[in-house]
Amino acid sequence: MSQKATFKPYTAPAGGWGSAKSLGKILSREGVLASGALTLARQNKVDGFQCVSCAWVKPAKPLPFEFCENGAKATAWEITSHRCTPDFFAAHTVTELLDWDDYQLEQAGRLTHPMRYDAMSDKYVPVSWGAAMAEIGREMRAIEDRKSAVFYSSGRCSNEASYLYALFARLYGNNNLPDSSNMCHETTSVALPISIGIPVGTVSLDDFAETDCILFFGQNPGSNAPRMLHPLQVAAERGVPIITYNPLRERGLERFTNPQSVVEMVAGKETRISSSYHQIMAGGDLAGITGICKALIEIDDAARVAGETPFLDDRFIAEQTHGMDEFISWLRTQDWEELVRRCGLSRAALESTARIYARAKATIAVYGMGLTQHRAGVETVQMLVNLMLLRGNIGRPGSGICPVRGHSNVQGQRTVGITEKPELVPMDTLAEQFGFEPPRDTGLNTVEACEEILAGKVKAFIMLGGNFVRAIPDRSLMEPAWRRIRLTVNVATKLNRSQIIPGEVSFILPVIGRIETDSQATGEQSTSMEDSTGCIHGSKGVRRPASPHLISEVRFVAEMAKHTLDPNPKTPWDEWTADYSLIRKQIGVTYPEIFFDYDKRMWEPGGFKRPMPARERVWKTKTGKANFITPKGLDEDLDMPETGNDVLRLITLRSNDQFNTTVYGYSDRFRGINGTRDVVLMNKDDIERLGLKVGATIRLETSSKDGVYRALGGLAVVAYDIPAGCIGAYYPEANVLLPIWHYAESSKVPAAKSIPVTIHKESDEVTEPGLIAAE
Ligand SMILES: Nc1nc2c(c(=O)[nH]1)N[C@H]1C(S)=C(S)[C@@H](COP(=O)(O)OP(=O)(O)OC[C@H]3O[C@@H](n4cnc5c(=O)[nH]c(N)nc54)[C@H](O)[C@@H]3O)O[C@H]1N2
Ligand SMILES: Nc1nc2c(c(=O)[nH]1)N[C@H]1C(S)=C(S)[C@@H](COP(=O)(O)OP(=O)(O)OC[C@H]3O[C@@H](n4cnc5c(=O)[nH]c(N)nc54)[C@H](O)[C@@H]3O)O[C@H]1N2
Ligand SMILES: [Mo]
Repeated sequence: MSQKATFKPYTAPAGGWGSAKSLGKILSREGVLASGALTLARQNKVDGFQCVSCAWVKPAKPLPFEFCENGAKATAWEITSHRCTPDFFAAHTVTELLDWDDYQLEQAGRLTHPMRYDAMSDKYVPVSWGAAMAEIGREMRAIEDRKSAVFYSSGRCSNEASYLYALFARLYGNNNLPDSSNMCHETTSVALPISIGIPVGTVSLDDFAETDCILFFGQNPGSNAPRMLHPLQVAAERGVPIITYNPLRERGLERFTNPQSVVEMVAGKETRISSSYHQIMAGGDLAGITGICKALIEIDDAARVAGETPFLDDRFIAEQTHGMDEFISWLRTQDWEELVRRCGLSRAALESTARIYARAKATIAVYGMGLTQHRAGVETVQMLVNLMLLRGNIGRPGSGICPVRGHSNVQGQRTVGITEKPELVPMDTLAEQFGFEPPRDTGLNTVEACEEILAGKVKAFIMLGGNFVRAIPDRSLMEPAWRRIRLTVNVATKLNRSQIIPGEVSFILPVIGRIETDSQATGEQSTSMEDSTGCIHGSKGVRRPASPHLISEVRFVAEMAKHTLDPNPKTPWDEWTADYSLIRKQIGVTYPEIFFDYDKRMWEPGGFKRPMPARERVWKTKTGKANFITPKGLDEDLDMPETGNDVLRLITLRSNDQFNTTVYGYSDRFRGINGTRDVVLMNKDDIERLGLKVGATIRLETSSKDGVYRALGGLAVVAYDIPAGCIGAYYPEANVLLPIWHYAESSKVPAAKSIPVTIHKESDEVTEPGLIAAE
């Protein structure tokens, strides 16, 4: 898609009129201007549906319009009037569609009919649901090694569908249940249980009202969790320091105007969000947070010498934690020069954060992909917990650790059993509940599934949502390998790249979305999901489904199970499909401590909260205490050469106009980049040093020694406020540069925020003059 590419640094706050304008545009483009506005009024309400965009908290007392610009875009995207019908597929071969970009593919509209790939004509052709499910069942039963089928899910589908899907995989015979969180917050799910005994954050919405300091690492609320700007605004107005660490100056973290407040909009009132902003090097957080811890210890030492009140919470540390002595000795041996070099910030900057933190009574630490998608992601998250533990900031009102989750139900899916790790699931309970012997060996996560696909060992790949092929690393290797899979099943709402790389037998199976009504034999059904703070909410669709041929995700799983598995009186798939409350009953049997009285409690305003032992200072860790974790070292990235400044760190970015691989448009408003996604954001000094020109095109090549050539060309240079040595380009286009082995150790989350790359000039001609920003 080519529009005029422009770069004009954005001067307005996040939210505000820009946000209101953008919303009007998107509703009219999707052809739902009037009805869309009505639908939005039911978003995140007790009697309505849970937003399909991010996982941020849905408050008990919602605003009159509890949605944001990007939540509204996600809604408009789902309720669009555009349709991708059998006529569309008849008009285009799959090979032809390979040239379409992500935006064009999804703009075709909602999928309306089940389709099967026909290799002869190279087209998808209509198939009946009955024939599709029967063939899938036959293919699944024909697979000899039950470990060679994979069941992926993207974190959008409900607890009810997810629970059945995980149960189906285990009845089938494996734990191959990778999901989108394997590319996302799996780092959190590995790091936090070791540190504090739970896999999720400890913070509630109420804590934001009580905190007096917020540390913000590598998360971009302005685009990715905009409703979060409301509690941040309230905190900032109370004078709470918000200290941000991010290589880019993200507008949502700088200034905000509440688009829902008439007074603020008319008066042009804006709130500064961050009180200080530190442009840390990509991957520099392990060193940076270590520096803050070290500075805190030094301030504490000085206070003790002077006979003043110490800054460490001695009592908490002595009674509640383990590993402090080792951690402190390690901190004392760390060299300031080295820490400063690795994070790219001054010692004074780290000390100033430590001083503010030392005086705050209650602190919240927020983080996102800027910490989790790095080689040392797990150690970095644990270092942030160390910092919190030093002053007893877990399990106290107004404090805690706050990972901001991605997909709207990614956390809930994990809670109800979608995981490759058998130790996280009560297998004995499942065995008794459903009368079978569940597989006890570890299944494949996302990276391992990719490795097995590359090795030609995967025979069937089922996708319950998502766009796997586009979201994963190493596209140039994965796409050809993907075609060799015997069976690929895309359960989806829109056309995407994964569907047009067919396996030998391939289906596109369209389902109803969460905003739509779900009618089954006993009447309209509701579903439920868990937000970022561990609250579980009911959700009820409000729109007529996009096509009469759609089925629900629950029904899809049930049909696949009936056609694949031997009958079992303990798994009444049809009864479950007819009445989802029966599924919730089963969830309550498997996880009684979380899901008792599920059917009733999910309608409580604000949802019901799952138990969070760490919040009560009950530590479900091996030591029975909260653990200080001393890292092996500070090498944040094994794949990054220590010397040679030709290798730059590539951060793959989300624009303000996309939801993961779904590209809504070409306006990254807050970053001022419009009309194109084919850009690379670079520091001025790097542009000069490498002899490049703004607006001219370059090619990125991955720096690696594995003999694979990975390159992305045709990117225009933008001079951007980003630390020297770091560059930015958009995800998913840049995924071709990300090697499959470049992942966070122990969580295997692809290290998408620091890919070692070199830059190569393709032309000296300035083809995109609009990218030269006026000084
Ligand atoms: N509208 C919209 N909403 C979304 C999504 C979307 O695509 N669009 N995606 C959803 C999903 S699945 C997820 S996981 C979340 C993602 O939401 P975020 O966690 O915000 O993810 P990103 O935008 O990828 O990156 C976050 C920030 O990390 C910064 N960063 C990069 N490298 C580093 C680093 O080394 N250190 C530090 N401190 N910061 C760094 C980047 O500049 C960026 O501001 O949002 C969810 N919500
Ligand atoms: N380089 C790089 N790579 C990344 C990231 C990064 O920051 N950088 N981020 C990673 C992260 S955090 C994530 S979560 C993954 C995302 O990976 P995925 O979750 O796999 O990808 P999405 O783009 O969210 O999936 C979009 C598709 O989901 C389908 N869909 C939408 N709604 C529904 C529904 O209700 N039901 C069903 N069945 N299908 C639906 C639509 O067909 C749509 O095309 O990507 C990861 N990849
Ligand atoms: Mo994510």
